[in-house]
Amino acid sequence: MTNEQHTAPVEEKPARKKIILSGIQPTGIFTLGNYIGAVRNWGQLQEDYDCYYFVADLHSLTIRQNPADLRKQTLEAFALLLAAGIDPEKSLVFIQSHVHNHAELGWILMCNSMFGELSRMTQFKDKSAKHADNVNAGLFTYPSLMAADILLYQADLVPVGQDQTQHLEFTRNVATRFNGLYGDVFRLPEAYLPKEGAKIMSLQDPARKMSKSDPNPKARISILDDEASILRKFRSAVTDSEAHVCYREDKPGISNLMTIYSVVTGKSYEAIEDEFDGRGYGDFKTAVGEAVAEELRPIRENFARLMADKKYLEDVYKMGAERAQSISNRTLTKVRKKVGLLAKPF
Ligand code: ATP
Ligand code: LTN
Repeated sequence: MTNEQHTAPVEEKPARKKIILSGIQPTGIFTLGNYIGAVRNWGQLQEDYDCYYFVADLHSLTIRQNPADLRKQTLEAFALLLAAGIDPEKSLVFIQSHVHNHAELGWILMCNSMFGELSRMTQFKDKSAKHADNVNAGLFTYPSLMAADILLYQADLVPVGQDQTQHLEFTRNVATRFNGLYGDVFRLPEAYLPKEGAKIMSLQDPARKMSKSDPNPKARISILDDEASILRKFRSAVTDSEAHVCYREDKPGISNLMTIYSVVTGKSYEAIEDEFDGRGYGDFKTAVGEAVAEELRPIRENFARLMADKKYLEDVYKMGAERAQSISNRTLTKVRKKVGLLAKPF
């Protein structure tokens, strides 16, 4: 054998692209918090990862919904994902309930989720306090269905805002327990948090997160708000009375606006502090409003165009559901076999 043959490069298998997966509930038009904390990043990840994104309509049934509104909001949420930059040619986009594997694996994982660990979920505690007249079993087992969403696709990374990290930890625990009992079936996913803006706060109460279901529209920027309302809402955002633009823990209102401004302009906190040194909050709030309006304008325009073409939306979600069903069948078939369900006769 010659030396040359020894050192000839071994043909390398191309590295597997990591799988990214995330979902959003169709509980209303997305807020600037959803956008900065989640959806904006989803679009940016498409180039480097295999991305799966879906509208979590089953999850939204944990809160009482008006059926006609839910149907409308589900289609809108789907259109919003596309409008905000998710390209169905690059990513798999679908609607959760169109892929029945989610509900099926959800049930199996519920049977592997412990009452105690579900009871510790802060989202369950918050939502059951907020909807005390409807503390249903789905609200309680919500994280098991979320674990199914993630584990079905063997996701590596799950880009979410900070409020979802506990559910990710839960998912890893259930997956580890299941793998321990039945052998390695699930890949353990990790949360993927944005460097900045993982928690955008309410404009009216900077101690609370901005939420699409906040009854006060002044507390949130909807990503479809027009420029005039965006400017108005930022002008009336609750801040302190110091009139000095700087990022500090004891100035949650101004710090929140700085995070928003920093994310949409790409400027650092120091650069923003310099830019507004000696100028009042009025100027700063207007600048934040203008920058946000500029960022959101194309989304509003894309959304209007997409909603005018229902046939296109239907084609895209149909194609998405078919592919998602076929990909997730692989994991579900394995799971069914592992837990001892008799193979399906069809
Ligand atoms: P709801 O008000 O109906 O509970 P929500 O606004 O909290 O809804 P979700 O559908 O629960 O929105 O969340 C979608 C994604 O947006 C999740 O990844 C979540 O972490 C993220 N997210 C939600 N609110 C914020 C926020 N204020 N800041 C950053 N990220 C957020
Ligand atoms: N629980 C999430 C929505 C959601 C999700 C998921 C996110 C449902 N299934 C799977 C990531 C992965 C929320 O309320 N934001």
